[in-house]
Amino acid sequence: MTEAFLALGGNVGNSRAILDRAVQLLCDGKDVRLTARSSDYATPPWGFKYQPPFINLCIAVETILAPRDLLARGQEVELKLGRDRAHEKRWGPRTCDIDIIAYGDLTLDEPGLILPHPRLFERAFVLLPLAEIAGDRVIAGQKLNEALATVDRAGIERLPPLG
Ligand code: A4P
Ligand code: MG
Repeated sequence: MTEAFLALGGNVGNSRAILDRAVQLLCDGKDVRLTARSSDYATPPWGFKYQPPFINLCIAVETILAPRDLLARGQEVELKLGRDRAHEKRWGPRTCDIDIIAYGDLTLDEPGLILPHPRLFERAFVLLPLAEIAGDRVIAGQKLNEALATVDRAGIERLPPLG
């Protein structure tokens, strides 16, 4: 079993419901077991500004899947929830995006899979939910709570649980 962290985000459709479903589909309790889940956050769009705000959250899992298989599982779930990569622009609107942030302490830089996620430390929309569930964890030599102090969290709102 390896501990992995995943970041989920979306801004098309009922994002809170879609991401909740994504967590259920990802974590079957067998190959992938959910061990922690952050709150949902409403976050201003990063990268490409002219689009609706996103909902973001992070999860911690224990998994027997190899990194590529975990990536494939995430992409299957994205597809099932209506993601349409062919018609997307980079950093543009999407129903459900699933990134692997870290897979144990593995460092990997291959076509199609880079670990830890290369833009982690630029993104308050990932660091904030991730620090909520694993603030003392060190990724790529940086403690998440300390990394969080270096990014701009303006406009990010932690949402209460859905009724
Ligand atoms: N890939 C490589 N490494 C990884 C990894 N560790 N995890 C490859 C997941 N995928 C990885 O993915 C492009 C390719 O990255 C995949 O085929 C996979 O093989 P993508 O999801 O189409 O990514 P992208 O949109 O081109 O780029 P990137 O940097 O992953 O951006 P995001 O995060 O997907 O961008 N603003 C807010 N507030 N919240 C958001 O969630 N999301 C985006 C989308 C833009 N702005 C946002 C948000
Ligand atoms: Mg992505």
